[in-house]
Amino acid sequence: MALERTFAIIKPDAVKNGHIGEILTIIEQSGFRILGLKKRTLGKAEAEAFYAVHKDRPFFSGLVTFMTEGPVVVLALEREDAIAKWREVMGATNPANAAEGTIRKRFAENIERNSAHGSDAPETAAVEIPFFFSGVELL
Ligand code: FUP
Repeated sequence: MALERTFAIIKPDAVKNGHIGEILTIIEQSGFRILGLKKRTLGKAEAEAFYAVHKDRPFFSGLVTFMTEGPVVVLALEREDAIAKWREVMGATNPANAAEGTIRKRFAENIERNSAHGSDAPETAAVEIPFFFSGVELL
């Protein structure tokens, strides 16, 4: 299977609760290469643009408020089957449904404050990675 890239976010709840280090360790121990990594606070327009696909959903404004409440860590990750593997390591969107040992089961508070993001398809990763990283940053 070919190497694949995915985009990940350590969300404001996990950063605030001091879980950056643990989550980066999980990422590395799960066989991902960290190609790009930045800690930053998203602006409202950035969060709205990033989650534009959800703009008509009832949770959109709460999601944008949450994602801008404090710093996040954005990551470009690489490994074989990276997109599916990262979603497996994160666990289900709602931590109540997430498998034991997954990031969301371990760290997430609820479906909105759910600790991590991961691209859901190659087409999504192809948009999300360049949203935060330029080509030269991932060499
Ligand atoms: P995921 O791909 O697992 O991040 O899940 P979705 O793309 O379905 O949702 C994106 C984000 O919207 C979730 F991470 C959290 C938020 N969300 C809610 O706040 N409430 C919901 O009912 C569904 C999603």
